[in-house]
Amino acid sequence: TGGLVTLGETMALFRPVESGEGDAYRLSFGGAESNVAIGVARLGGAATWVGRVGDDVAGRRIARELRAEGVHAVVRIDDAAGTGAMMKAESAPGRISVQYWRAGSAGSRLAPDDIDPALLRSSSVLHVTGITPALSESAAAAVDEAVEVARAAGIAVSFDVNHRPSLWRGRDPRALYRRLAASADLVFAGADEAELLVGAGDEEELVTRIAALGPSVVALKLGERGALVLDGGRMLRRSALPIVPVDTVGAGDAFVAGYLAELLAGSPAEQRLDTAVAAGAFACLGRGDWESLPHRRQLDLLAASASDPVQ
Ligand code: KDG
Repeated sequence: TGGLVTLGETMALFRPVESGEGDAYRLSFGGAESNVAIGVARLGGAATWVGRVGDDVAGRRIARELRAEGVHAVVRIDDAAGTGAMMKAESAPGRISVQYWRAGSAGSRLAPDDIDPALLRSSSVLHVTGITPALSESAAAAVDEAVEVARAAGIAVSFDVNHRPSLWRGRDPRALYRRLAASADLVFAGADEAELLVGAGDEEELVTRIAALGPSVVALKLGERGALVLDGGRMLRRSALPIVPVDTVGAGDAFVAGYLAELLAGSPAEQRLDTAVAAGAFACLGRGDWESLPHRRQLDLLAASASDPVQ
C-alpha cells in the first residue's frame, strides 16, 4: 500500500538478436505501464500492475516475470483471447521500429470490473497512459473508472500521453488526451505529444499550456535533449546523460518510473528529475523495453561517469 498502481496491456515482445531481419529472435515482453511498474519496483517503490493476459506461454511469462521483479501483478487470465504480441525490427543499429499483433487480444479486453477500488484507495499514485483507452471501449472505460476512483479518493493521477498513431487510425485522440490531462496531477509527454494536446509552441509554452489544463507537474521528455519540467510552479531543465543509445524504446517509461519512484519516496523536485533522466538513459543501454532499467544502487554509476560516454 501507499505505492503506485497502473493498468494496461502487456504483450509478448519478439526482438531481433542482431541488426537486420535475421532468423534469431528473443522472446521477452513489454508494455508501457508494466515497464513503469518494473522501473518503480527496481528503484525501491511499491508497484502494482493490473491487466489481462491469455492462457498461454506469453501470458504466464508476463505474470511470472512481473512478480520476479517485485511488482504486485494483478493478472487476470482471459480464456477468450490470447496475449497480444509485438515485434521489433532494427533497420540500422539503434534505429528500432515496432509492429503489433494486438487487436482483440486478452490485454485489450481489460474492463472496469478489473479495477478493485479498495486496491486503488490504498495506493498513492495511479498511473495511466494514452495507449490503454485506444485498445477497446471496455479498456477506455477501465481507465475512466480508475481515474474517477483515484480522484474521489484524493490519490494523485499520473498520465503519460504515449501516443501510438497505429492504434488511432481514423480516430482523433485529442479530446480524450485533453480530458485525461485535465484529470491528472502529473502529465508526461514528448514534444510532439504536447503539441497534439495544446498546439504548436516552444517548449516552455507547451509546458505552461498543459499546466493550464490542471496538472501541477508537467514533464516534457525531450529524448537526447533531456527534459523540461514544471513542478509546483518551478521550471527545471536537465540535459540527457551522454550515452550511446542501443534502443530508445522504453526510455520514456523509464523516465516516468524514475520520476514517480522519487515522488513515492518523498524526494524533492530536483531529485525526481535527476532520477527520471538517469533512468531514461539506462533504458537506452539495452535492447529490451525494461531489462536495462536501473536498480537504485546503479543510479549513481551514470552520473559518476557523465564526463565519459557510457556504451
Ligand atoms: O513505451 C514502450 C512501449 O511502446 C512498449 O513497451 C509497448 O506498450 C507498448 C505499446 O503499446 O506501444
